[in-house]
Amino acid sequence: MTDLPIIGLRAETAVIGDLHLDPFDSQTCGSFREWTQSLQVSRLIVMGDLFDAWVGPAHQAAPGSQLVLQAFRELAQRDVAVNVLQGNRDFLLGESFERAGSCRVFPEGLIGVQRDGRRILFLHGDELCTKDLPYQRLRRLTHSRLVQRWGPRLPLFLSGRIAKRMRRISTKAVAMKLSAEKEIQESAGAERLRQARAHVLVCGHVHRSRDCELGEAGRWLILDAWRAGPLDAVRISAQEKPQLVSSDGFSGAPQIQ
Ligand SMILES: [Mn+2]
Repeated sequence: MTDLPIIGLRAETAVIGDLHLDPFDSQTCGSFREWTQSLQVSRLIVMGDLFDAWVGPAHQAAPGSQLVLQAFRELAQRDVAVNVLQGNRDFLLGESFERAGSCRVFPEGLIGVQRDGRRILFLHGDELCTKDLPYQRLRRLTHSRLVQRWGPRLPLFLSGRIAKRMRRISTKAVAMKLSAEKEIQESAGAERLRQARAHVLVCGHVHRSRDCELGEAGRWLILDAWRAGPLDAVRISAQEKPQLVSSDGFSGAPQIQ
């Protein structure tokens, strides 16, 4: 396990995930852009699966993606840092997206350090389904240096096939009640917290919010998918513990606590 990148969380941060935007759907992507325009924070972290599928240039040129990139550039102009984790659907998001969106992409998650030194671990969540061995084998492939480097440069028919396979697996996972075997594993979460020397683990991926303790290891926050549940965001500020909130609460005037 390589060390994860570390970023400083000094002021207010908004965390969302699992937007599953269709790169060709200008309406939904435009509505996301409107949401970002009223965002009053200094950092936005997207927990992965920003897009429902992503195979590189063909998706980046699509009209919806262009709106998302524009939204991220506008945030950068307002000094809002944008950090995007790869999900299991958009695992080929990379350098070209970073350049076009003035943002940073994190393939394996990241560690945020609060002003008081406390560490928060951000993982998409699919890496914690450790008992689903066929999936983890596929994930090792999609996150391999070879696929990460050459995937976006592959002809569309090839990368499209990989994306389709990933989509099929995760659609099944969300649609069916997973067997305990295939679910996100608490023990894996606790282990990753210990490795990262963090006290809070934030995940997306499962689309059902959760705020619980991971035994002695710390606290575990899982977000609802964006706009698909009441707790589809996490607010992190310097003074308070991270909290599950509604993404609607970030717009306009600062919230009265
Ligand atoms: Mn996912």
